[in-house]
Amino acid sequence: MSAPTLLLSDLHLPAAPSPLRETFRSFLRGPARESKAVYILGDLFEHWIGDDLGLVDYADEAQELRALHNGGVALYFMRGNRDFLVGKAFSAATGVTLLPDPVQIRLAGVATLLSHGDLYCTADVAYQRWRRFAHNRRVQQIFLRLPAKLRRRIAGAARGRSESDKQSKPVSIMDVDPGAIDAAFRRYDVDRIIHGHTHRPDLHQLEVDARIVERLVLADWHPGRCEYLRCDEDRIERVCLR
Ligand SMILES: [Mn+2]
Repeated sequence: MSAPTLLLSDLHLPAAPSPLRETFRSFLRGPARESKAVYILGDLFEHWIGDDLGLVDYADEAQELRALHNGGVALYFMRGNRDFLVGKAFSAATGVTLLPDPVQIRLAGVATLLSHGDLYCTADVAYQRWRRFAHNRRVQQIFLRLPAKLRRRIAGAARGRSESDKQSKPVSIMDVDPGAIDAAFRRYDVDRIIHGHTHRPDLHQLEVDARIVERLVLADWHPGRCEYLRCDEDRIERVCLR
């Protein structure tokens, strides 16, 4: 039996000391060490406004990731909507391979598409407009050259706005759009999609072109529940850390 592949997302680790950060580090020192590969599907960090600042705020996690990589575990990171500015310096410091969103892999014997998930929340038109702007390379280059203090201020203002927007949005548009999910199953010809972002951990079975396929939603972390997905050759299970 070969070592498992582990997946997790939406830890939303704060820059301040936190039990969540301790749990993540013990995950890296514990179960992750026994694995073949670890996929982090975005929003590992609550905010990331440049590798220069992030690698200072999250120096301990970066060090643990590096130790894991040096120990021979393959590490993959897909950017989320909170940490979409994770870049090459983070990758170089930790040994983590950055993945595009989405990406196809074979997992537990099944053709699988991995995504953070925000890409499929297409009913939220205002968010998708912001996403296109924020993912523009030029925009990112300009932002990352700003002084740290200004970057923190802009990020704080953007966060405040997104929180107040969330209050006024109907719950349904904060979830993935069924049409967008169907389209992804067809386009990538996969039998399973694994994503996070929505904070609605679940397993959905659906029919696409007379095929039964699966959409597995990863759990977000909070003090009462920290979990990861363990994928062996023939089975997938959710494992609780706390
Ligand atoms: Mn997210």
